[in-house]
Amino acid sequence: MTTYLIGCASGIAGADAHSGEGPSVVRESPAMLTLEKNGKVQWHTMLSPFTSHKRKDENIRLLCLQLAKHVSELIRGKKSFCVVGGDHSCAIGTWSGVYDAMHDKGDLGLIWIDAHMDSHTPETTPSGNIHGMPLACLLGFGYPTLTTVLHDTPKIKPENLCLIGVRSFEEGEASLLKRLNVKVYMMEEVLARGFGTVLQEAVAHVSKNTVSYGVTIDVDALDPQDAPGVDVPEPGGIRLIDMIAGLKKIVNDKKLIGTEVVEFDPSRDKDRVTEKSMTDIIAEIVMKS
Ligand SMILES: [Mn+2]
Repeated sequence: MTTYLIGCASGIAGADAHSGEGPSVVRESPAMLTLEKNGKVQWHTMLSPFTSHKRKDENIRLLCLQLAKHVSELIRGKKSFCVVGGDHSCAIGTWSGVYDAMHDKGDLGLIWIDAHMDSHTPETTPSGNIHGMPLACLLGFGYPTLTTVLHDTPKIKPENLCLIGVRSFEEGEASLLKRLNVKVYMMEEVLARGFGTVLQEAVAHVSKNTVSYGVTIDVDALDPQDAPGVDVPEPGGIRLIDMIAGLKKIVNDKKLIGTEVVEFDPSRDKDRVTEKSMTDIIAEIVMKS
């Protein structure tokens, strides 16, 4: 089975736009070229950022609209997809696209693997960077330009969402998730119980009341030893070997509709360690039967 890859080569919502170069570095990586040659992956498209608007959220909306349409089209064609970012604002497009294709069948679940909560609104963000806001947008909070991509409605219900690996956050975003009663597995709990165990529990949680679920992976969830090439590294993260072992157990789940891997910044990589982590993760995702 072939997995269709969509590159979202934009870093304009990040602290550093260099994450926009991640997808093309991944695409040219020897491990990816092998997967492509073996027919395990096929690049569906590589999207570039828009710059025509003065407002950043308007430009990000245009890109997310495009991405959402591609994702929806692949799902309607019964194809499996993996979005390769770019900064994490692409998640607004990816999961809005899944919503578009699936909402008449039922609700969507989402597992958000990340060192951060990405749940700021324009009112709570200290940095103003939109890559810190995509999860709030999917829940229906934030810039109206970004909460209404393809459909003017929240894309994910709080009870169908899980975060895994959080170890750095601000009060404003934490209180939003708390108020919504979202399940958050802090990194402390992941270390104590093991990533695989927590992931299995998260799958059960997001599958309970949904027709399907997705997984979005910010590589900054990994420990900086395995992923130094990110804009906002946070020590004490998930080790690559544990991430791969955990994913191995869920990639053949029929309810897993698609995946996303984001925030690789090649300009900060050391000895291509992060590039290898990205391609190892993607290889595991696409190695399904
Ligand atoms: Mn993120």
